[in-house]
Amino acid sequence: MIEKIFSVPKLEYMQCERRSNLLLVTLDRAAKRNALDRQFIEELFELFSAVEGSDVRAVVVTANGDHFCAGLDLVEHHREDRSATDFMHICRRWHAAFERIQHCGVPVIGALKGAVVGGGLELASSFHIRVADPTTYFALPEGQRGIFTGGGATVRVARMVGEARMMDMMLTGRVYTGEEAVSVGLCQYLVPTDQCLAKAIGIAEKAAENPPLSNFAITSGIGHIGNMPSTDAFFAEAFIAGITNTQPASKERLEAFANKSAPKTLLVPQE
Ligand code: 1HE
Repeated sequence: MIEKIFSVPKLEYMQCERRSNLLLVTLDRAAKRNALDRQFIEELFELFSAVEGSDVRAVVVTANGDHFCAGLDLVEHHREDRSATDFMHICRRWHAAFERIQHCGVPVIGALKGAVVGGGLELASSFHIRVADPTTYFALPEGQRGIFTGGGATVRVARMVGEARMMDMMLTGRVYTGEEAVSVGLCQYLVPTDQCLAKAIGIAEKAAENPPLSNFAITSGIGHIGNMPSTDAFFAEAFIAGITNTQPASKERLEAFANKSAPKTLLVPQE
């Protein structure tokens, strides 16, 4: 399956590196602050389509340059003088690409820095865990640019921070950084600048130790179940648990627990 990852057509805007069962993806359009143009979105779609069903067990996404992602390529958007229909179809591609990321079946961990703004936050919100450093700042400058989110923020960011907070971000350009960003749910970890990537890799390595089916259930199931009315959600949860909690890997681990041979350190306090 490793070939599947590398059969992705050559990517211009991302570098990919296999590190054992992890895939390290580096956004590589630093000269444009990793702004997302049409091609970038197509490359994200291709790459994460290839991850699903491969032997990659977790993905870490980081970026070259000082900024994780400055969002929609505003210059391309302006230059193309797009019609409403054009942009609607562009948004559909963004949605498709970020759905591929969210539902690629394995944990995707972001190592963030600098600007994570507009569409950059939409991209980061499709990851399962976000690690920030003191340079990282989150914002939705759409209101000030006279535009609106189009890459899924109304769903993912609203879920992360709540509707009122998202509206405040969009109406006023409010920026979140540091511990405040952690406390409102924009990121889960805040680490010193030089430790962000290492922390994200550490999280990915840890998560990759879980049985793949459990990680698939966690990374896709929770999001899907969140879209359902509670009666359907309970049904789906029972169904997923029925399959996941009786898989061979689960039986082995539970047998180890029953035999008292399982490691005691499964539940680790946050460093
Ligand atoms: C860009 C973009 C971009 C930089 N599209 N080219 N996003 C924003 O509103 C954020 C726009 N960007 C910025 O505010 C700043 O670039 C940063 C604060 C992120 C970084 O500042 P700085 O001083 O390091 O860089 P810079 O000088 O502003 O930009 C360097 C180059 O990157 C420059 O190109 P150059 O050819 O003149 O060198 C910029 O034009 C280019 N660049 N950001 C295109 N975003 C699906 S809807 C989603 C809606 C949104 O995403 S709204 C948020 C848009």
